[in-house]
Amino acid sequence: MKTTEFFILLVALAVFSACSAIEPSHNMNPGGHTGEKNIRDAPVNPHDPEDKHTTDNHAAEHSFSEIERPQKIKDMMGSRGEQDMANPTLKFIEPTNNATVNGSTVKVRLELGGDLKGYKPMKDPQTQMGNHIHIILDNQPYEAHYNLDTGFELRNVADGKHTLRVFPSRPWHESYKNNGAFQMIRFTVKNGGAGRGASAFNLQSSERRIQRRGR
Ligand SMILES: [Cu+2]
Repeated sequence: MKTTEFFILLVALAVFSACSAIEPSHNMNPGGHTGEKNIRDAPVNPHDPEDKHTTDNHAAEHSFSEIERPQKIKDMMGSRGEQDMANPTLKFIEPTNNATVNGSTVKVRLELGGDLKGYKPMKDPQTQMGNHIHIILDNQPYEAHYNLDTGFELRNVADGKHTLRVFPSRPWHESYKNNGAFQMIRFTVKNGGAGRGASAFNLQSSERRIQRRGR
C-alpha cells in the first residue's frame, strides 16, 4: 500500500510540474511595438456553439518572434503623416449580424468611423496603391475594397451560413488593429440557388463576383 501511495504522489507531482511548464507560453508576443497581438487573442464568442476552438488550444504549437519593421515600410509610414496613428473603426450597415438574405446576391455597406487622422480608402491611379478595406468571405482569399462611398455586392453566394470579416488596411496591406477596426458578422443565404457547388466563388476574380454599385 505504501508503495502505491508513493507512486500516486509521484504521478501527481509530474502532472503539476508539466502544467506549470506550459503556463509561461501564454504570454508570447504581448504586443510588440506595432501593438499586434497573437491571433489566438482574437475574440471568441462563448455563446456560439460554432466557436468551439478556444484561444489556448494551439498555445504550444507555434512560437512567434518580433523583427524590426523593414526600412521600406518605415519610409512609407513617414510619408503618410499622421495616418498611421489613426484608429479607424468599421461598422456593418448591411447585412446585419445573423441576417437572412433572400437570394444569392448579398449587398454590403460599411461605415468607416473612429479617429481617422486623414485615413480614407482610395486607390492612387499612379501607383495603384492606397488605403483599403480587406473583405473576407468564409475561407476565401481576401478582396480589397478601395471606395466606401459605394457599397458592393457579393454574388453567387451559396445557400447556407456564411461569415464575413472586414478590417481597414494600409496601402501595403498591413491591418489596423485598434478596437473596432475588425468586424465580423454571420449571415444566412436562402433561396439563392447557387448551391453548394458555388465553392468556385472566388473573391479574387472580383469584377465578376463583387460588383460595386451606386447608392
Ligand atoms: Cu490589402
